[in-house]
Amino acid sequence: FEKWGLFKKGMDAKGIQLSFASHIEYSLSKDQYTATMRDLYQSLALTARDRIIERWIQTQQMYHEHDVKRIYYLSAEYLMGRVLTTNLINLGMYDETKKAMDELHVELANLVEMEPDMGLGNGGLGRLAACFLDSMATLELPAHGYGIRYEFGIFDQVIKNLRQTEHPENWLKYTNPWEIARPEYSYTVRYYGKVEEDNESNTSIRKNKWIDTSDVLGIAYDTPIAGYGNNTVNTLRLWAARASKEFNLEYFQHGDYLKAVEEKNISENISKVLYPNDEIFEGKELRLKQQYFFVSCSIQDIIRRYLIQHNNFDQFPEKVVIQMNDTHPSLAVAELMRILLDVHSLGWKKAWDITSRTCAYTNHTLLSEALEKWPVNMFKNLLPRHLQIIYEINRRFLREVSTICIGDENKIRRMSLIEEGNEQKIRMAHLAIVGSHSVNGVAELHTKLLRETVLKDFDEMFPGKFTNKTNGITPRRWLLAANPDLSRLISKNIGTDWITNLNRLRDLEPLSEDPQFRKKWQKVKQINKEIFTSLASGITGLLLDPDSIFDFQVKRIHEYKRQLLNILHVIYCWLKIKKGIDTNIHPRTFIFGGKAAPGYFIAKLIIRLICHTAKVLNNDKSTNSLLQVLFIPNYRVSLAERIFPAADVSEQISTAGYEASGTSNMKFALNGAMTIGTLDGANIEIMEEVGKENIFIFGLSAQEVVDMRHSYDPKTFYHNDPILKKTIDLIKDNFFSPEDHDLFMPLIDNLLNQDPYLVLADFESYHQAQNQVNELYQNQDEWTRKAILNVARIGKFSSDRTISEYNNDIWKVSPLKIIQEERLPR
Ligand code: DL6
Repeated sequence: FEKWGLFKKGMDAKGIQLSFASHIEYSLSKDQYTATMRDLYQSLALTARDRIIERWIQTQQMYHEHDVKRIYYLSAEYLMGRVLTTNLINLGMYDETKKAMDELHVELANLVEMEPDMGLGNGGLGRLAACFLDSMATLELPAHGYGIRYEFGIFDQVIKNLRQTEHPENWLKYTNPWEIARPEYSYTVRYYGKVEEDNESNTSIRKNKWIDTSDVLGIAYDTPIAGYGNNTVNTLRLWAARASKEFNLEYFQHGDYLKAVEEKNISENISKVLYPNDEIFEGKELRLKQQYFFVSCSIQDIIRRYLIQHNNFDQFPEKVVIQMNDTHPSLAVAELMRILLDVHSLGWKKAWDITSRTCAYTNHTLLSEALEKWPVNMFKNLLPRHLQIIYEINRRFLREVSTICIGDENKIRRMSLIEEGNEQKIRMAHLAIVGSHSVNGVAELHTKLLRETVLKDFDEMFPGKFTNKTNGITPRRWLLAANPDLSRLISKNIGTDWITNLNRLRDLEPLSEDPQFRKKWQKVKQINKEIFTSLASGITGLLLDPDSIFDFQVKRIHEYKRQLLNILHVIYCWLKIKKGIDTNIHPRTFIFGGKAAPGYFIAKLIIRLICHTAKVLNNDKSTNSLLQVLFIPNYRVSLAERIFPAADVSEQISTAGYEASGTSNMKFALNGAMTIGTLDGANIEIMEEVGKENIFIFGLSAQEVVDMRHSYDPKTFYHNDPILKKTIDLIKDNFFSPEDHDLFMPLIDNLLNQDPYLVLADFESYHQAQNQVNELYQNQDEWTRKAILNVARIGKFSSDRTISEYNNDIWKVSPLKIIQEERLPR
């Protein structure tokens, strides 16, 4: 302990080599003959981890000593991807590590490839949480992420016979070098049972006893989150479920061994798998168990930490802020109330004041099918005490509502936490709103629509509670790490301040006029396209033309995101080329990527349509030098890191009013792709930043979408454009699926009879915008000038800005600089 508090591990190549060799020998028990590439990766990860740990301990000690206010970010999803490269970069040891490995004749890039993606999320929401962790640490904010340590994160997508198949991804198959198990922080989580009234209690709601429960243990696994260019290391604490009893001894003693371990398996299933549904609520009991599991462990842990330095709850909201990432953790409101009432014997009023001043809620979607509403009966069975508490919250809340809008029964029904009907349900968003002091949307339009439509009643009742916090992305991962050549070019010309102050990219603006700079910019893009070409051919066998326009739509497959509009348009262009109508076409490669929820039939059918179309078009020798289509399988964070740098065009074409924000739109623009997009989500703010003339906007606005619905007949569009009609007829007449008759009929029926996402209404306008893309690309100087301006003006979309806004408006936490300090152990 002599030098406790000082960072002892060398950050130079020599020190790195020493640790690396030592881990191969002492941590993995391998030598130069037996060490595999995976062992080398593990040793390097442990080498980096040692250096992180020194700073981690220091950070946590200083947080304790300063009794700081802490941000607790509760999220059911964290889509972290790989972390080796970003950890090396954030610690400032990437270059020395590269040198160290080069000297040992080890290719660093190959080690990076050994790391499995930490895919504990579905899409935008989980990736946002990961970007936020990076920004909180970089901004030196005392923050803790809490979530679930799923054994199986998002499934691996394999395209087989032109369709999606799902395969479990066991990311923990080999030990995870980044995490540290903390069995000493384990909590009991209770389910089922019954509630016994405590008659001695005289609070307005009795302090009740929840008894005869089935219990599960939550064990903490900690992953360090290192900030960029500082010594801050925050914690992502993920909970794994363990049985509270290894065996049911009764069964065991009667010789039924399997039955004896059955209960153990049931308990441990809780953290087994991430539900792969993106924005579709599936009311499964196991999912509710998962939500309560991580919420309960987290709240118990937060209270334990608070009580180390406080002996009452008076200061709780001054020391703790709980940010709920969507409604998945909204049980936090009821759980915090339960513990304050039943365990710490606070009165209702005091407990409610503490809870609502501590909690804050972020909404991520307007889609009604995503809203979480749990059947009251399921709650009554699984969480009987929480149901009582929610009823009491509702009783008091509705009393307040009825004093404001006397006699407006409809309003009371609309605002209630309980939805009436055949089956009573608990509206989790209402619980989150009522139990929070802040509610936010994730882009200007999204927040406006929330306030004007689905949450209008609440906005009227709680003026000032609803604010906007436009999403952002971390520039460390999405430019510095993902696109090293572009980063170097930028830094060489304007310095490196942009890494932590993305608005500094504005300094690139004058360079957009410099032909020399534009040439260098084009060269970087070309190299990135070539890298992607070789990756894609390795994965799919298809050889792409890196001189063609690389046009990407990568995101979860969802009807509202309108991959269907894109593929219909591809076929439309192909027909035009074949008919000799369009002659001035620059070669283009349309690349799709994204997973469909396994039970989402239409989304999976859209993938099939893309793959079937690709097969026909790519084999058409008369057109395939001009047009190719690729569905790149298994879109995930590590693949995304190769895609954004290689993109010329970014497709952001959701029906206006449906995409809450989008974040891939920001990543593409940050890497110099031009956006073709609707007036939806953050596209609008991107347009405001980069300028209307530097983005291709098309289609109906959110208001026009609403207005059009009343009288919409998709068939008019079908009949009015003969090539569009031909496009749809080809699909209908099995041209792309000769061996599988009527395969795509569900898509066509839906399109011609309902077209709920107004694909046909926006088609013409989309085509016009695509023509402009085609034309502009042929003027490479002008294209590059605009691409540079996109990068120069994208600074607003750094997650550092988003997090600063959360902190200034909601969290109000003071940053703390972590310094090296020799100290004695406590
Ligand atoms: O806020 C992050 C991300 C947005 O960028 C997307 O536009 C939005 O669709 C997504 N929402 C969800 C909702 N999940 N649930 N519930 O993933 O959030």
